Amino acid sequence: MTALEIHLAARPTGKPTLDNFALVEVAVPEPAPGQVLVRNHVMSVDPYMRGRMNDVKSYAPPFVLGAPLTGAAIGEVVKSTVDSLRPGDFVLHDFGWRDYAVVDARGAVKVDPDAAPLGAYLGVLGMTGLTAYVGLLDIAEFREGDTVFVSAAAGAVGAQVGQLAKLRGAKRVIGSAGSDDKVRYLLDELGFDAAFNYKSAPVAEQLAAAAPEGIDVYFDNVGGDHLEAAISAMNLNGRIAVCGMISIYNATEPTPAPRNLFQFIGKRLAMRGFLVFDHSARRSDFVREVGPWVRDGTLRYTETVVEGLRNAPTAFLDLLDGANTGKMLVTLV
Ligand code: NAP
Ligand code: FER
Repeated sequence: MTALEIHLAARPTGKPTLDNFALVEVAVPEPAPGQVLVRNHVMSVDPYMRGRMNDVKSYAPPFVLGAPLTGAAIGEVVKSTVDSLRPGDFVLHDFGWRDYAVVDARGAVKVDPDAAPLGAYLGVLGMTGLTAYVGLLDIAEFREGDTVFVSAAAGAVGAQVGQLAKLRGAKRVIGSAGSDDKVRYLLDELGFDAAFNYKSAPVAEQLAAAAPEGIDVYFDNVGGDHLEAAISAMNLNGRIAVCGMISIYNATEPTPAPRNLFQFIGKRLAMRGFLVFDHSARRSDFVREVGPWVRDGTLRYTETVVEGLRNAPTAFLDLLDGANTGKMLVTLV
């Protein structure tokens, strides 16, 4: 029996292309003692994967040239060498980008396919959901009555940040996104108080108009102009959670700093970066609070689903280009 994998064929310079990936046919692997064989059903493509395509040291080692990429996926156990996981169980693990994965039982987390759709464990109740929760509540120290600005607001993390802020009693929630359709989605479907298309006019102008009384929290997914505009719009004691800087992930030269950092002094601002992987202790609080809102539809979520492993590279490139609304997923079965 053979299976397909997506390998890193070449490291990109600047914007990645399909030539950076290769579709490779392999024999279905056998699980060693302590491992299970998983048939993947759905996998995640995430912006952080762009960083791992580079040969640079980071919190995680770079993807290996000529080897399959990795990333979160959910699949069905089809062969097991351990008692704790049996064929028919569904597990979350980090060996996406392939039809069949051999996974150490210790690296596989059982999920209940009847409690939520599989994709939810990768998005709204998974990594991106926890990122929104921790970033807003713990890193930005959101408080009731705050005005919150979030960028990439129609994406997986951003859409959840905005809604969580509203549900937790924000005074005003403002989002930016890259199309008029996404802006309408934020206003009409997700209940944002204001939203703008960052491609239609300078961010600083549009943010100032959307936040006449300033902002208290900026949840940064984008960096660049967005960050500079947010600093200028910040109120006294404002907080910035640095979650991502997608506007510079394809940069080949050092990018300019915000030119208004001086404002940190007089406004007593704080800015803090974080990695969701350091915050698994908050997962149970997150699921307890957000799970019921997801289940009863109070917190809405959208997924952009691409079918077929062979289309995973396109899904990833499209994610970087903003083709997704909500969480970008690839289904394999
Ligand atoms: P996402 O927002 O669902 O998708 C990425 C979005 O970024 C695209 O849909 C696109 O939307 C936007 N974008 C692309 N290029 C842009 C640019 N030059 N300027 C402004 N927006 C741009 O992805 P996600 O998974 O939810 O991740 C969102 C951010 O969180 C990313 O920066 C990611 O790296 C970060 N993140 C961090 C952690 C952590 O632990 N710190 C964990 C997860 C995610 P538009 O159409 O609006 O341009
Ligand atoms: C991300 C962007 C960057 C992310 C992690 C990083 C988990 C880490 C960067 C680094 O270690 O240099 O979206 O998500």
